Amino acid sequence: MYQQPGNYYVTLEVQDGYCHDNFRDSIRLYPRPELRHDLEARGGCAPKEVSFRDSSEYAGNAIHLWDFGDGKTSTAQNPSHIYLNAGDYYVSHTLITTSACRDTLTETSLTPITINPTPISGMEILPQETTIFEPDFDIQITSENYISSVLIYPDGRKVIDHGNELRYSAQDTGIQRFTHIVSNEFGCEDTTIIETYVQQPFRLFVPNAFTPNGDGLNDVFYYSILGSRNFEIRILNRWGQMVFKSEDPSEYWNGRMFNQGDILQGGVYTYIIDVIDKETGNGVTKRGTVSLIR
Ligand SMILES: [Ca+2]
Repeated sequence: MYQQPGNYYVTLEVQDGYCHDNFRDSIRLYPRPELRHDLEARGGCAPKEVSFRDSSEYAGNAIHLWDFGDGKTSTAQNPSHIYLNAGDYYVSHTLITTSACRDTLTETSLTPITINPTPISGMEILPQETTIFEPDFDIQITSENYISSVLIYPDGRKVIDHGNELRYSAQDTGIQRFTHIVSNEFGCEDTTIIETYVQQPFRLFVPNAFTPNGDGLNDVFYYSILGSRNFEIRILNRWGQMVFKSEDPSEYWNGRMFNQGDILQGGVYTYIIDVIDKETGNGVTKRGTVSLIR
């Protein structure tokens, strides 16, 4: 009897009086297959992906059969399975060795994989797009099967366990991101993110006079411009000579030659403002006159 796996040599000696011969051959003894795997209970929130790893010991070829307990199976050695629905699932692993020591071994988990239900988060926000002049958004919550909720507004403010109808007034232009998170008694969460948009329409306000006398009132040629880029202003005197030029929309003409030296003489000056409307991408030129009053 061979007790240990390994290679053993056998010799057969044949003798019949005239002939004598030796046959020498070897036999190989394989270890018995041993089924090993990790079937420990694991769980989570549906849908949940669970990985299984085979660490069985056997020689030669084998077939694996995993039954995930939810009607789905796999013949991969180390499968991953996504449990879509809540429930308790008992997993079984079968190892069928097809060469060397042929054997079929199977084991079913004693404790189940518990998949908990996940709430469904949902909301609708209208309008999808608006302007900063009408910055209100109406939020309708459509979430289901949750016990607590958080709504995070675009400005970072959080509202916990809110009602189903809310309103938000955007303070700023650009993308507005709303995040709604719901959770249930199992700690399972679902999140909805919706982005809306607040436009800054092109707006240009230009006064027709200013008084650069240092009294603190209208001392600069102050214009207000919104929703634009690539700003440039040029100011010409009545002879067509340039007296001010800037590409900075927050730099204002103070009535001096290129904002230096003495205040220029009173009178009517021509301004030309060139910008690109941020929303449409179109170039806009605004030409007009401003009175410098000393
Ligand atoms: Ca003034």
